[in-house]
Amino acid sequence: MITLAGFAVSNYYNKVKIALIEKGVPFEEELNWATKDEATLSASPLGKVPFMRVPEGSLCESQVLLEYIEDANPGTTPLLPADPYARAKVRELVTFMELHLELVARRLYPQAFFGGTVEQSVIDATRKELERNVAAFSRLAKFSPFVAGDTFTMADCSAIVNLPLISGATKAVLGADVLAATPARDYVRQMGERASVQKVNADRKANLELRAAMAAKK
Ligand SMILES: N[C@@H](CCC(=O)N[C@@H](CS)C(=O)NCC(=O)O)C(=O)O
Repeated sequence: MITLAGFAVSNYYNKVKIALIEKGVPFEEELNWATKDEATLSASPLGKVPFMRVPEGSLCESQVLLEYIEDANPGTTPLLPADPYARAKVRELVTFMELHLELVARRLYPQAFFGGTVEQSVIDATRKELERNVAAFSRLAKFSPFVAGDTFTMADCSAIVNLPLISGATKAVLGADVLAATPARDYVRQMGERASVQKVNADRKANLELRAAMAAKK
């Protein structure tokens, strides 16, 4: 049995959870707030979530988890096409969204979501970089109706959790959604009809409430 560790507000945790649900692979969840205790660091050396406990040991980095889940569960719904080039195109899109969109937009999260402030020079540089990177993303993304084409893939597991965050953060800090000119909004709404996404969204809400209740007790 797979144990998925992390918390349900985390985009990368939810990326893996969507993949497990879509594939029908059984798993249990272990709540971990990205703590830096020895037990966490021994599974995820930076103390980041998600990480997974599998029969052979532990694994971290969400894309590695998705690849393991895919390799270890032949016969389940594939989240990669069969053709090597088509597989590479799906992975290209995942890398692109996470490295050039989400990681860049992440610089805005302290101000967008956590009541902090981000230096104006960082905001300006992030805006410029995101504008260029979104234009590039638009050349790769298909949204027809799935982000990599006509089939649900790993790229959707990433897009479903990352695109709304990028929109939300840029709307809050830059005053405009950098993805406004792309089909991202309609796509995310459409993906929200999937049972996997509804489950993850309900669990995210419950986890947010739990966090608020814990903060109120402090
Ligand atoms: N590249 C990592 C990113 C994971 C990540 O950034 N996780 C965040 C939560 S969304 C985290 O653990 N943050 C706490 C920290 O960095 O200490 C992955 O794909 O798993």
